[in-house]
Amino acid sequence: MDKIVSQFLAQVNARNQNEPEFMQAVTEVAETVIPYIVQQDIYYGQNILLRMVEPERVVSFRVAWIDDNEEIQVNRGYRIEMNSAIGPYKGGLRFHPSVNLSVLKFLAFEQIFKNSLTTLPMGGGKGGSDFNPKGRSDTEVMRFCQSFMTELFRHIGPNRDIPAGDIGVGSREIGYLFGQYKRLKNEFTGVLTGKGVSWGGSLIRPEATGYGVVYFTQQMLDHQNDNLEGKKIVISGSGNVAQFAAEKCIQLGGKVMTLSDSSGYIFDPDGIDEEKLAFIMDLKNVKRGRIHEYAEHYPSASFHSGKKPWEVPCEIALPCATQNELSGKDAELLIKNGCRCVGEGANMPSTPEAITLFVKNKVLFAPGKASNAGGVAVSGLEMAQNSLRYSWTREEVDQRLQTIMKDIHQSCIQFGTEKEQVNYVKGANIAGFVKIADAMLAQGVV
Ligand code: NDP
Ligand code: 2IT
Repeated sequence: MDKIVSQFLAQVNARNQNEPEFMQAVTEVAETVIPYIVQQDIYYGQNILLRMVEPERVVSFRVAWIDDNEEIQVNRGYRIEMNSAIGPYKGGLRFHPSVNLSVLKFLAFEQIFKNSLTTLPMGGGKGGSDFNPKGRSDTEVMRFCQSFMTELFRHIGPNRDIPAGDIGVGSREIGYLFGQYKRLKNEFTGVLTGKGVSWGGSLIRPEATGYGVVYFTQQMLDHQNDNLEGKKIVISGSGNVAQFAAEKCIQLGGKVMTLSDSSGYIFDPDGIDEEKLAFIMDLKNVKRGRIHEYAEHYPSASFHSGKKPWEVPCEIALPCATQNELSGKDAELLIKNGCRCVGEGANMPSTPEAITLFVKNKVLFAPGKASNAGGVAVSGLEMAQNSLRYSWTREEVDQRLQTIMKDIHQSCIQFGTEKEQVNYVKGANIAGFVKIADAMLAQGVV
């Protein structure tokens, strides 16, 4: 078995050199899915995984724009259209200086499995740019978004490819992107998700990823006859996902001890309550400030510059910032300090070494493609509402989100149970794979 997996990975690596993040994501899937494929006559010999690692289409383009000093800036834009077997390409846009082909291909690859797990008809895609919105004025961000969309618009559409937000792309950016698309196409369609509620957005979409992570974590705990009540929770990041993960943890009686950004983390031994979280939301979403300002405002809290929150003792850890933010060493420390449950809000935040340690030490570990699927799931619900030209209430969307997260948890149990233990990595990968593989087989060799 190891030989089949390593031969497969060598073949993929030969074609995708210098793409470490993409190979990391493919390796995790190959190690769990290939042993399953070889036992299934319908899949074996069809090279389905080899087809899935090859994007259906990759678009890369120049984004030139003029900054506030009237200097011409040049960035690179991308859209990876990874797989459309079960629906139109769907996935976010990331604006961050670290964006490159490897990062976006790993995200697009993960997205195929995640979208399949949601039970909704969405294929996988991802895009973005190495543009850094940090420190840029609103008008600079608008000019960049307009230039980016002036090329992207010809590749996307409500039945073709539907982008959304990710790191560095929130409601402000989605607004500017949507405005430019509408201007170019002279059409008002649901081509992007994460729109404002008054112009086609869905209630609960901003909350969905963070809430979904906590609903999934709740499911894992419930399966062990446990719950979130009174648990010490460590969260990384302080953006969209982290904020609403924190909000839901607080609502369910958990004690949120930390949040972070790329400069460091804040630790509040009294716990972050709803009022303190409102301060953070205003600081981050309106003032676009830095997390250390929290510690300056609340004397009970401390700021730990250049550090990650994994050194704070906790029972539950929710990494909600970025890929590979939780190393093997961090995992060792978390386990030593009593952490029993990890729910990934970010995409691929735990390194392979960290995952191995979690699984070996029987820590409940939810991979992002299962636990952070709530965001894209509510994007799917936004698409459904756009098609109906109707909108559902908050309660209705939240109820559907909860049902979807419960169903994903059930799929992980169905495909990931081994010796009465649930391996959520294996469960998510196989459950996601099966639906796409069946569709690809039915649609012939394409
Ligand atoms: P935001 O841009 O809103 O927030 C990102 C947060 O992560 C910020 O606090 C940011 O700090 C921090 N961060 C980003 N890059 C780094 C880095 N290289 N090192 C340390 N910290 C970093 O993004 P989201 O909250 O939307 O996304 C967070 C994660 O969740 C990503 O992995 C994303 O792919 C994933 N995700 C997002 C979904 C969504 O619906 N938005 C859905 C599913 C997954 P700073 O401001 O200092 O950069
Ligand atoms: O990683 C993700 O799932 C997202 N950034 C959300 C994608 C979406 O289309 O809502």
